[in-house]
Amino acid sequence: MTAPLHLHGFETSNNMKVRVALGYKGLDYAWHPIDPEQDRDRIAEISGQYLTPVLVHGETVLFDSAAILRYLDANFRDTPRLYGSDRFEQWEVEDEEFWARIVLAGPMMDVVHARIAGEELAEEEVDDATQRFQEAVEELVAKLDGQRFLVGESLSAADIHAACILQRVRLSGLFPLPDSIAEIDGWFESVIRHDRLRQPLP
Ligand SMILES: N[C@@H](CCC(=O)N[C@@H](CS)C(=O)NCC(=O)O)C(=O)O
Repeated sequence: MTAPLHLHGFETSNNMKVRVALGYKGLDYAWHPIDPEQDRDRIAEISGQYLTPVLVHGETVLFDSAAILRYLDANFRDTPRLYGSDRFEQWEVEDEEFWARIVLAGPMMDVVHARIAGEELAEEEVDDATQRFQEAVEELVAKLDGQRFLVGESLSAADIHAACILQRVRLSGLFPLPDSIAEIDGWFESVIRHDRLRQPLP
């Protein structure tokens, strides 16, 4: 596994997830920023589809953040695990990962996808997305109550998914965060610090 790792993407939660995973595993990589408006054809040429992140490792090309995290765990065995220490933990990590992708990220995806499609959302739709996001954050705070990580005793893919979604919302200012977010600041930092390209909050 000596081929260099190349990551193509831009500043979104799915790209941050892969950068955090690579940083946590101590794997070096070259970051190739793309312009989301101009470089779609290049992404399609490299990977056969249009979304980022895309990881290139020698002859192997992968897309989808969760697929890439699984590839890293399967192929860089002497690095810290992202999917638990046994199958029971793995099931838990996968449940939390799905929760983060659907429940926590859902309101953000609704708004972002509508904007990209040029659709104007009604005020009630934005209010509804904001409320669903805030409720999801409250649920995350409750999940982390008294725990250092979402599953088990070490950082996992579950933490990476959730923290990167929060970071994206923070950077974009898309939704206001509830005050209870302060309770999980320590957890958030312990995950996001692994992104060596982390952007400062505005
Ligand atoms: N399931 C994919 C989703 C990838 C995705 O939606 N990527 C976004 C950035 S997060 C993208 O490339 N969007 C196209 C655009 O913004 O034009 C993953 O988890 O990586």
